[in-house]
Formats: sequence, structure tokens, C-alpha cells
Amino acid sequence: FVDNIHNEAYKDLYLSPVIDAGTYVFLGGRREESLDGSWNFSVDMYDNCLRAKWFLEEKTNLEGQMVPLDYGFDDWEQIPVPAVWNLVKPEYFYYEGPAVYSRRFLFDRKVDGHVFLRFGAISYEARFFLNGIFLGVHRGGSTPFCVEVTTHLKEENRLIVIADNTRRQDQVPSENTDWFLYGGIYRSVSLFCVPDIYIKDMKVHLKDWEKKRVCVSMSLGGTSRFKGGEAVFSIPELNLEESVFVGSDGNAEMVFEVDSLSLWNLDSPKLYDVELTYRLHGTILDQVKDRIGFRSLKTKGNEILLNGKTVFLRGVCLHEESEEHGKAVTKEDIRQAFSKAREMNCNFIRLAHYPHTEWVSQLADEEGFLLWEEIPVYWWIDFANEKTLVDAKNQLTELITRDYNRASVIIWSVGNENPDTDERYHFMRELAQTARACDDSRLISAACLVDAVNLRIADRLEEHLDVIGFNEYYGWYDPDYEKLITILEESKPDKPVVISEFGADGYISTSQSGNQVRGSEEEQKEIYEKQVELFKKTSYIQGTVPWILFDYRTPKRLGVYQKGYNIKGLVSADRKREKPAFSVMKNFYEEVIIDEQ
Ligand code: GCB
Repeated sequence: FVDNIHNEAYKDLYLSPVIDAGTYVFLGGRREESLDGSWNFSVDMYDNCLRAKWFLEEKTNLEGQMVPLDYGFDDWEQIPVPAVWNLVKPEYFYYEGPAVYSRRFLFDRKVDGHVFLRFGAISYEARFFLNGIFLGVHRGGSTPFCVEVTTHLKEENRLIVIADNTRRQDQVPSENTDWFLYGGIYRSVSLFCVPDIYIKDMKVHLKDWEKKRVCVSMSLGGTSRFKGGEAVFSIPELNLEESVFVGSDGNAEMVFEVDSLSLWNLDSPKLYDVELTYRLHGTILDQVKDRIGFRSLKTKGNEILLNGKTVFLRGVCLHEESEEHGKAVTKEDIRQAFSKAREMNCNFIRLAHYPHTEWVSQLADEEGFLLWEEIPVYWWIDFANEKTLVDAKNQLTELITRDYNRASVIIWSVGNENPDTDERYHFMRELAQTARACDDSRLISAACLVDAVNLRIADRLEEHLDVIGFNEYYGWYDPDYEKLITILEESKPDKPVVISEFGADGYISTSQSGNQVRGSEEEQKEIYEKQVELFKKTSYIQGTVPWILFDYRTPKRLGVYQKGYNIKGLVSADRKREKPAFSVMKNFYEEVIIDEQ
């Protein structure tokens, strides 16, 4: 057999349809059928599945006859979904590239409406085939998406997913990151059904905390056969029911005051079960549910106001990673991270540097943490490339669509430490505008770099941000504290500033010699002490977010002490050992709490 598919353009066959935020239709209250479990798996370095159309499960020989394939998906090894392949077998640890997942499932029900597949996230580019049909391609490694399968479903089905985590310059993030870009289907997969005309989107927020004015907007999908009807929003616990007619475009919005509403706060994170029903002539056609907290957010001068009161963000940065599960963290991993952050007296977590699983914001809603969520517009990005901008905007929109109703999320961040060029400015400005257009009820930020020449907090992007994030590593990458003193004294920001990163290596020495190495945990502690002293003197700083809670894997850090880990954690990678700097932050935050009382 001659492999005649040397054609470089084979991938062009699989460029559309694009699966993006526009096709995301998942909401709470839908009954999901899980497709998690064992899937057949093979790495596919040469992209054979696409070149030779393996997904057709048959092939044509040189005489034009159909012949069976010389392998079977079902004979491949099985690996778990969700999981990162890197931790399944030692030989996959550094594998980057395409890999094929396959599984069979039965679907023997009659459905009047639509059926969708939902993927929590796949790293990075993913292509889908159901029963030999190409369904589309999704880009972006950390956000959820839906794929409609209604017309392609049979009683017995084969689903094939090609997941490709190749790093590329024009992606978001691009080739160079200081974290491990794991591969695989590492969040859950499910099937869910919706009626013919269905609720596609529900956004709820508190418009005004004093008047307790709530705003609900919704839109319908499947509207080609739209016949009118009304949207009914209810909070059973408050005996509240508000309704409005749906417009001919399938959209509806209502604003109403709820005197009896208890606000969501850090010390009492009150959540309500809410329901949105779509009704026509008294018949319920669709219903979705959620659990929502109501709170308002604003800035005033240098301050951040939560329900009208100033809040200082006692933060810490967190990567989505655990030693055992990599990026496919479990609810238990998240609970453990929260309890460490709580122990350090934090009220705020920066979810670096990409969207984490939705379990984080759900748990933060329940536990009363504030969150900074961001997209991986990290360091150097192909800022001049229109395709890259489309990708970044889509990841941002998918994230906001997923988490709009989470009270804990207070900041959308559009990037981290990007070099100040005109292309970067235009790119990031567009992202800030996109975030605002999707959600004007939250604050927009970015982790900016300091103007190291003029020693000022100054970034052209600031005018498009509500909160200025400022990463600095004085004492570590630049040992000269004097510079930080000058920067903090000379800057006159008219917005709240959050020190969105600072820190130093904290190597846990096992030697008894007593020699302090550069980057020891003792040196880390001293750096933290000096940093904290300066923060205390600077009134416009409204939050501090040390880098980072736990040591974590990164192929970038190959030093003799780092050994494949970023060791700036306040706690070791196995989460068992607190370094001395942990107490510095804990004590500082305790003082902040006492001052606030
Ligand atoms: C930074 C980056 C973060 C790195 C950190 C470091 O400024 O934002 O992703 O991991 O520094 O350790 O250098």
C-alpha cells in the first residue's frame, strides 16, 4: 500500500466548521450522560488519522476497492478520560503532538430536540468525528465547548477525538511558557439533550447592591421555529417569580428589585437556587437551573468596593496542577488548595495563567473566595496575527460565558507580562473591549510589567483596565530594592493597583551543612519580609498576590535545584511542607484583617 497522502494540505480538510463560544449552549440543570471512563488511545505523531482518514474505518486500495483497515481502534490501549496522557505512562511524559482517542457508546433514545456533546477542555486543538463524519475543530486548551451531534447519532456510535497539544507560535499561549502544557482530554465529556427551542444562555447579576436590583438576560436557541412565549425567572426560597415576553429575536431581559435578598459576601457567601423557565401558552418548553450569589463590584479611586465596602485582596497565585493528576485536578485537589489559602488568611486567588476547571469558581462561590480569572495571553504572543487575536478573543468569550454567573469571579484578566509594543497594545485593547462587551459587571485587569526605565507603574493599556495588575520580582530577578521603593513612591496611579506577582525561589535544602544557596527558602523568606514592608507603606495597593502557592512542574526550569519544577511555591509540590515565607504572608494578612476591624 502506497501512502499517497503526502499532501501538505491534508489539514485544510479539517479547518471548518469551527467550534467556538458561539456554539456553547450548556447551562446548569441539564441532565448529562457521562462519557468519562476508559477510551482507546494512540499517539499519532505523523497525523495518520487525518492523512489516511482512519476515522472512516475503511479504506480504498490501489484498485479502488474498499478494504478493511489493518488495525482496530478497539485493540488500542485504554487510558482514562479525563486525564493528562503525560502521567498515564512514563513514555508519554514529554509527548507533544497529535493523539487519537476513540470510544463507542450506545444512544437508543428518540429525541425531539437537539443532542450535544460537551467537553470541559482539551489541550489544545481538537478535531471530532462521529460515525465517520467530521464535526469540527476547536482551539484553545482550557475552555469548554459544545458540539451538536443530533443528525449524526445512531444506536451504536463511534466517537473519535484527535487532541493535539503541539506548541505553536501563533497560538495562545505560544511556544514559551513557564508551566507544563499537558496533553489530552483532561476534563469531563458528556452528552446532553435540549428541546427543539431551548434556553441557550442565562446571565444573572446584581446591578445595584443598595436597591438590590437584579438583572436577568436570556436567549433562546433553535429559534427557526420560534413562536413567542415568556421567560420566567424564579428564586423559590424567596417566593420570587418574575416574567417577561421573549422578543422575536429570541432574547429577553428583566430588571427587578428584591428587598428580601441577602447579599453574597466573603463572610457569608449566600447562594440561591434559581430557575429560568421558557413557557408558551402555559406549557413549560424548557427549564435551566443554577446556584447564584448576588453581589456588586466597583472601583472608586484607588479602591475596590464589594457591596459598597472597600476590600483588600489578600491573594495568592495558583496553577491548575497537582503532583498526581497534573492539570486534570480533582475536586479534592481544589479543596486542598483552598484550605491552604485559607490557612494563609487569603480571601483572593489568582487562577494563573489560563482558565481553570469550573469546579474552582463553583467552590469559591460556596466558600467565599474572590477570584481573578485569566486567559493565556502570556509573554510573547503573535500580536500582529489576526488569527491569534480571534483565538484569544474566543477563549476569553468562552471563559466569560461559562463563569458569568459566579459571584466569586471579580476580575477578568486579559494577559500577563506582555512586552509593550504597538501590536501588543492593539491586541490587548481589543481583548479588554471584548471582556467589557461580554460583561460590564466585573473588573478588567492585566498583569503588566513595570516601566523599568522610568521606574514607574505605567502601561499604555491602563486606560482600558479597571485594576492595574503589576508583576515585580525585586529582590529576586533584580536584587535592587531601591528601584521598587522608587517605583512605589513615584507612581501616582488613579486606579487600584494589585501586586499580581512577586516572589523568589524557595529551595528546600536537605543538606545539613548550613550553607545558604541562592534561592534557598531562607532567602525567599527575607525577600518576602522586605516586600511586605514596602506594601504596607503604599496606600494605593489594594491587593498582593505572591507567586505561587505550590511548587509546580515546568519544563523550563532545569536548574540543579529546580529539577523540572518552579520552586517559588510557598508550599512544596506535594503540598505537605510549608516554607518559612508562608508565615510571612499569613502574618501580614492577619494584620490586614485586624486593621480592617
Ligand atoms: C513571572 C510569570 C510566571 C513565572 C514567574 C517566575 O513573571 O508571570 O508565570 O512562572 O514569573 O517564576 O519567573
